[in-house]
Formats: sequence, C-alpha cells, structure tokens
Amino acid sequence: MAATMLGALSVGARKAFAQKRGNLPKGFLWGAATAGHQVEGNNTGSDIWLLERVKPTIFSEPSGSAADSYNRYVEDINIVAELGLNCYRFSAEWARIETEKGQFSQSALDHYSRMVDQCLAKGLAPVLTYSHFSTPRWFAALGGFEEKDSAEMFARYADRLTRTVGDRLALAITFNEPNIARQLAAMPAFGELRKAAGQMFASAAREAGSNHFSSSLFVDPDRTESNMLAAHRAGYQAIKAGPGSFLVGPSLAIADEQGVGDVNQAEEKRRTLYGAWLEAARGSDFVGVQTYTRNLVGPDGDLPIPENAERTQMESEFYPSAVGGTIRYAAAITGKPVYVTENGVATEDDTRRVAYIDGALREVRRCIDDGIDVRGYIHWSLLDNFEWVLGYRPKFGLVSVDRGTFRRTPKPSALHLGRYARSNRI
Ligand code: IFM
Repeated sequence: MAATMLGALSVGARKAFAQKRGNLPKGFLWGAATAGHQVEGNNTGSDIWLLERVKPTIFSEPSGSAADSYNRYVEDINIVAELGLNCYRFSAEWARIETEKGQFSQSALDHYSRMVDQCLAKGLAPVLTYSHFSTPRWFAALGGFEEKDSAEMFARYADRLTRTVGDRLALAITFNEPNIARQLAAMPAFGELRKAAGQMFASAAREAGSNHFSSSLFVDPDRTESNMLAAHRAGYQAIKAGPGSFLVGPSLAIADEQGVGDVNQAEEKRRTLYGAWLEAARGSDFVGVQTYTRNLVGPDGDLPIPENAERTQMESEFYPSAVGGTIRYAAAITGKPVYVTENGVATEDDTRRVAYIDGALREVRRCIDDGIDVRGYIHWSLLDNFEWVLGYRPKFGLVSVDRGTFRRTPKPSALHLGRYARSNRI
C-alpha cells in the first residue's frame, strides 16, 4: 500500500514519511489541509472574488488578503513539517492557472510546482486538490458546470497541472465536496438562501457581461451534477495519464446521518446527498471523507440538535465520533480505501479542538481495528481562514493567523495532533 501511495517520490522523501513505529499502517498520512481561495489572498480572477464584492452579496465580508499564503507558503509548509505531520493538503487555483479560456499562466504553474517541491524538501507528502469550490471568473461567466463542455475544460486544466506537478504528487483530489450543492439544497433555510444567491448571481452576471453566471456553490445541483460527474471522470483520466503514479479520487462532504426510530429517512437522505459521488468514488482509486458532525434523521427528515448538546461556531453539534460512521459508510458503499481528507471543528476554545481530535481519532482507530482500509487523517484546517460566506469568524485552524500582520501561531491542538503523528499511534 505505502509503495503505491509514495511510488512517485524520491527515496529520501519516502523515508521521511513512511513511519517505522506506531500501531498504524506504515505510510499512514497525517496532515493538515488548506484551500487556495481560503488562504492565498487576492484570488482576483475567481468567481468567488466577484461574488464577494457584488451588491447584493451573501458573503459577510470579502476574502481580501486571506492568510497571505500565496506569499507565505514556505512558512506554512514548514509549520506542517515542524509539527511532525507527514502530509500537506492544499489546492491549486484554476483561476490563477488558466487566466482566460485556453490561456495558461506559467508563473502560476511554477508557483504550485514550488509548493510541491517545498513539501518534498520537508519530507511531506503533497496532497493536491484540483478544484476546491472556486473556479475562474471566465468559466463561471460561461455558465460554469451548467455547461456541457465544462468537463472538457476542467480536464484540459487538470492535464496542464498534472504535466507540471504530477511527477511529484502523493495523492490527488479532483473535486473537493462536489456534493456540497446537494447538502445546501437539503437545508431548511435553503429557499431563502437561493433567493438571495439568485440576486447575487444576477449582479455578478451584469458585472461579468455574462447572460448566465454560475458558480459551483449555491446552484441547483440538478443543473450541475451530471456535468461535474463527467468533469470528475475526465479529470481523473487526465491526471492518471501522468506523469506520476498516485491515487486519485473525489472528496465528499458527508455527515453521519443517524436514523432515529424504526421508520426514518436516513437511508434515503444518504442516497440523495452522497449516492452519485460515492458511485464516482467507486470508479476512482479512493474515497475522501470530510466529516464535521452528525444529523439525527426521523420519519420526516432532520430532527433538531439535542437540546443540551454543545454547538460549534457553525451551529452544528459538537460530535467528533461522526467520522466513524462516515468512514464505515463510505468504505462499505465504495469498497475503496478511505482517506479522511477533512475533519475538524470551528471553535475559539482550542481545548475543544483537542477533545475533538481525540474523539475523532478514537473512531479512526476503531475503523482500522475492524479491518477498514483507512489510509490517512488530514485535519481541517492548518490555518484560521476565510470560511466562505461566513468570512473570518469561524476558527477551524490548528494555527492562528493575525489578521493584521499574518503572524502564524500554532495552537496547543496543533502540537497535540503532531504528537499523534510523530508516534503514528492512536
Ligand atoms: O472550510 C470548509 C472547506 O472549504 C470545505 N469543507 C468544510 C470546511 C469547513 O466548513
């Protein structure tokens, strides 16, 4: 297994992250994750940059300089290594790489290539996400994933990026949470959100001189899902064409849907929200599981969060064991190896993040003990960052970022996760 995951890397890099001790499989990935738009800053060519700025917008604030990671990536990668983790998950920004349809920026490609090199220099397995929600503004202005030829456009970008960095990657995610639109559509408040988002899109369309501006967030999933699935398949082929030889898969936003009572809608809900993308993972090399909480599902749908339950800054239930349920479910449906590509909690109280990590890792351990092929745990997030429509308020980071100076300060939870990683033991 480790040989497949690390195959394309130099002997030195392999040694660095193929742990010898511990009670976890050799080569188990211990990481922290970020996404370009959320940390890089000034992603001006992207759809989200425009959506943050138009009036009306549903974004509470613009991303601005974010964590300035486009300039500070060396420091970020060094922090990951110093913590004792052995992988870094980050995303490339399509908007920076393909600045206009068919026009590729060599300097942006070089930038992501340098990020990969920095990971390897520090003994970290580079885990690259090809698309993490944001797309180029020109792509959104053409109708985004509502357009039939979107799959072809995504594959061309995936091909370019792979030709630049593929020889040095350890793992690749085509799409981050492509089922997010389904999850949002299932929320009770979605009607209102869709109305507000509609006005925001209309305004963005005017600014972009487009007759149909579409972004992968807040759209009707029935209009985008089949094209995104096709884009995933075409992207998968483009990435597998090489160079490089590493596992490729999608990552899903997946909550632990717990049925309550003999008759409940949990199974139906799972099928609707996750079915199509779990099927896509079956046709890929692995499934990425991204879990934050559970939902209690009764005969008429979701039940309220239990009255005395602790809540996170996202107003979800603090429920670290959720990841056990989703690993089991994703593994059973896909039959593929599982990577936890995101898991974490939004809180100002870092002692709760420590407790969350302990609770989640206990479940990972149980899953492995039960024979499930879990190959990594990547925490969301390395840094406090731009949480999309909610702006900078929710704190998911293992490392805090001063909004004025960009100074990074690892929190106790970062050291805590690092201790697990160094021992490769849960
Ligand atoms: O910040 C997001 C990330 O971009 C995708 N997964 C969930 C995270 C927390 O909401």
